[in-house]
Amino acid sequence: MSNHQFGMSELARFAEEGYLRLGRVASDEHLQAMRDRIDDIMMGKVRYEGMPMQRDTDTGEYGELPTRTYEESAETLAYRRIDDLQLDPLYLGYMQHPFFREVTEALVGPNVSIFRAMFMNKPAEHGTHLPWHQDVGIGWGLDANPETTVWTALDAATVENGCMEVVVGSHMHGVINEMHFPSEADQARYAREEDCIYLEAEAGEAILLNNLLLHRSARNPTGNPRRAFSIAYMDAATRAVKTGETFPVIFGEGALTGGERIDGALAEGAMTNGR
Ligand SMILES: O=C(O)CCC(=O)C(=O)O
Repeated sequence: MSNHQFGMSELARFAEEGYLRLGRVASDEHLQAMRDRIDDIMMGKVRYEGMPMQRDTDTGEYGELPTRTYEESAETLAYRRIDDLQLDPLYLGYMQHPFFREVTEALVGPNVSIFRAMFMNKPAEHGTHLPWHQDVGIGWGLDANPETTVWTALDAATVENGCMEVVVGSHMHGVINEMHFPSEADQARYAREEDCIYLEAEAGEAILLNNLLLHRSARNPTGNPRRAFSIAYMDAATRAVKTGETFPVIFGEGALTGGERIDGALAEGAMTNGR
């Protein structure tokens, strides 16, 4: 049995603040395996046909980011973002962890797909500034807005290395800009300094985010990477407006198979830290 709990008080707190610390879900061994695997993917030692990869910028300017494309061979740890990690059995196993089943069942329902399963990196002495944004809106091209993201720190995330900053309670405002980034005026209105907190996280810590929560992150001037894994779960009935297609199913009918079950036991401390 799992030592995690996700019940009424957690739901109430998440509804109020728009984020919730879930604690450690991956064991030390699993976490290390995920770090090694993503480095292997970046270094071209493990490849998945068509996996979209985006290089980081040198300048840190969001506007200078290159498009996400499948790269044949680019042996570098200087990637900012890698999508479709459900293609990797280790990451799929993490996404299908029984605890996330419990959380998504409570928030989404029995049949759950993903809009995205992405690696988000601030490479050592690099990283790109990510401006305030919500992860919803017409720009996402979906017939319903997803609201449930699980963001996991693969390395400790700190103010120094570009951890996320969030505006507590900002999900209550609904969609601020249908095209992702709020205007300067809306930032002044909705991202008031007194409501912003830094979401520092221990390595392995998972944090639940409402997709409507305003968040941003800075660069990483330190000598070590700040790696993270972000999963946007949604109702499996959600379709892409343009194509009518549904998305990879993680839980419920037609769920992907082949995920590596890590182990029965879960890491100590999940859902017990109440910070
Ligand atoms: O990891 C970060 O700095 C930002 C992640 C993010 O924007 C997301 O998971 O939606």
